[in-house]
Amino acid sequence: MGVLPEPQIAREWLSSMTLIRRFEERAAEMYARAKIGGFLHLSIGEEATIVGCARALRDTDYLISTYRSHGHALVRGTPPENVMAELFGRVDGCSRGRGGSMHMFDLARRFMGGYGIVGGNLPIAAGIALACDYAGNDEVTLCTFGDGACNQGTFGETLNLAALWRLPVVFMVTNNQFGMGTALRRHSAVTDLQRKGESLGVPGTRCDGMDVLDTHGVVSEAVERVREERTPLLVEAVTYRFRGHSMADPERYRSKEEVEQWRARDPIPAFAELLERDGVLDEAARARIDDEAMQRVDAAVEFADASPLPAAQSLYEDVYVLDRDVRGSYSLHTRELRPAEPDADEEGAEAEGGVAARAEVARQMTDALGLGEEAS
Ligand SMILES: Cc1ncc(C[n+]2csc(CCOP(=O)(O)OP(=O)(O)O)c2C)c(N)n1
Ligand SMILES: [Mg+2]
Repeated sequence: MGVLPEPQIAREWLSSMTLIRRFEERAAEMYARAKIGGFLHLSIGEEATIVGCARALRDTDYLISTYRSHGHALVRGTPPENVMAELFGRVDGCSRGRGGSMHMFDLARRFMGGYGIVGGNLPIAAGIALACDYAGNDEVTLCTFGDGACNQGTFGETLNLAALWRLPVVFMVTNNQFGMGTALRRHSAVTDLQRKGESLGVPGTRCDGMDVLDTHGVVSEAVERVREERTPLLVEAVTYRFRGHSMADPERYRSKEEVEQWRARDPIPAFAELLERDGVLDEAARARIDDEAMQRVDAAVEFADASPLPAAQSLYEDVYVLDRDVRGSYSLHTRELRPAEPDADEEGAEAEGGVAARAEVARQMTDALGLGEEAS
């Protein structure tokens, strides 16, 4: 159990957790009303893990997360308006409407995303830490990922390298008991996840991810040790997501009773009640925190709704490969574009076929978007 901070700080933690909860509840509503497209992964139930770990960081430290990252952006200080606009795919989104739910990003606040590839953020975290090492500063990178991600090759590869090169990363596995619909004991041979880095040279520890104080206490200790000793650590936060994996999850893999048991440990009322018992908060102040969160979410929706969609032409901005070099897209008739089977000996013919196919892809894309000459 961590130590209760100054009243003002404790209230801020409660406000942040409440904002994340209210924001995501509204996001679910907006998804149902088709204001949000693509995927939407909510972290309702995991707010103590998010706030507890983020508040263990300095503003100059880096946080990198997964596709379940609305809360991470919010806790880092990205305005709810820009997070909601991102969900709506609008120009004022924190990734300019390009990323959507899974790709939140805010460089100014050192929130480094937002990644759809399970385990894809671990090597990036190592890269950020390596850059800090080169720069000779004492910044720490906190990399959060799911229990499912521990089974990815990137987990072993990154932890090994981070230990070998003494990179200042705190790896934090958010153990919410499931990788999509697969329970921890069915997807991981080792279920004591804090131990999963041991053989790779990364010692681990565990916190109660339903308790913001404990999470903050354990992660703060890890962050400061990493800052001092310049060698990585692993923290396992034990938590639970109250909602499905994404909005399209019939939840047949767990019982209602199990969800109810975890809901009884809801981290937000648990912390609010602790603060009330400690005299840090009274009922009226608690209600005010909730009202404020609701108002901020209302304003975020209004802002996102008023923000324009990106112009079709802007599709060609910020991409590395343009026009004739475009190699293909899911939405095009790629089967028709495949060049005739090249003769294995005729490299020239193969190259020619490839160029023609790519040019055709570019032509189809410009046609489909009605961009005409502009983009060709
Ligand atoms: C490399 C890769 N493989 C598979 C998927 C499909 N997928 C999306 S989420 C997910 C489960 C990940 O579970 P976990 O790491 O525990 O994160 P959680 O969703 O619980 O936050 C999988 C397998 C993916 N996105 N990337
Ligand atoms: Mg999980």
